Amino acid sequence: MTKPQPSHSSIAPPPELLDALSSARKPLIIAHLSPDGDAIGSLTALGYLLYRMGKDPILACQDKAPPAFNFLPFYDRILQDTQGIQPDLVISVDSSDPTRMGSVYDEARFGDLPLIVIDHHITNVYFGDLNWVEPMCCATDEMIYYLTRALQEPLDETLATALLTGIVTDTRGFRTYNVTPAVMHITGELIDAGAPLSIITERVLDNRSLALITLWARALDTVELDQGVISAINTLAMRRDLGGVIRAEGLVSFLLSAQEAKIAAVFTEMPAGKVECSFRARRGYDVSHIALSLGGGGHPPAAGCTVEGEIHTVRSQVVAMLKQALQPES
Ligand SMILES: [Mn+2]
Repeated sequence: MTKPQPSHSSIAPPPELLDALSSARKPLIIAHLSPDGDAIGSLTALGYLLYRMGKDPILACQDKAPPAFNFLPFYDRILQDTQGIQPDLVISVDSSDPTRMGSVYDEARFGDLPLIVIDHHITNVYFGDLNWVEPMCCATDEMIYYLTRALQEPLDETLATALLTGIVTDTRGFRTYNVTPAVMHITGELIDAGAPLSIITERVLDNRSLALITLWARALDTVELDQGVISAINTLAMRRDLGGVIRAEGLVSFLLSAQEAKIAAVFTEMPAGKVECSFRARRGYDVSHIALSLGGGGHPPAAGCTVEGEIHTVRSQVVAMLKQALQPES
């Protein structure tokens, strides 16, 4: 039997955070590079919330938000370049360390401004002046929901849609261990407020280009199972003719669906001798500490890092490390 969970969460932002948001006029909100639905969902939800409160928020993300998210508020206003803007507060959402903010955080210009960190990664390094980190939350958007409540702001369809987008993304459609009764309760409220669950699910989870599926096909040709660790590689050559597709999005979760697999990894060859590593683990296994030891971060069941080296060498070295994580947590 699992421990009973309260149906309502007691999670709330620190009062200093509410004060800082209330007194800001032009907050800069930054989502992490290679943004996913929780990064863009929490960026746009918070941006919209602050706009509705009469602020003049600036939304930024180094990498272009995927067009799948173009139904979210202010999607067209997300900046990839923050030159010339003059915020009075910086808020980082869904980033576990400062490098994830990428080039839109200019230390020279913004370093003297207060930096607020809002994140749910257990590997968060507390890089803000004020850090609100909730590793029990399934998504940063779950935290933005609690923030909305703490500010006594109402939900509306636009806000609810952005909030639910992050929750659906990070739980892969309510399938992860951190989907508590509170998350389901919140989801009901968001649907009540007008968030279209089935449309969001389709946009976020069932929305792949043919080029991406072609990349999956090529990468699947490289699948290997080594004890309980299943892995595949995605090379620069494999995607040369695929019109800008880089990551084999979703492939690592698909690999973990193999009955024989406990841990899955996808290695993506990047320019300049870098390899992006993406890990997933079944319940009872933890890949976050390996990602952290390699300079990355994440959650026990989903984590990643970027390392330098030749892709085949990186694969064999990292798979050896992952095999050591096969000892289940006690
Ligand atoms: Mn997230």
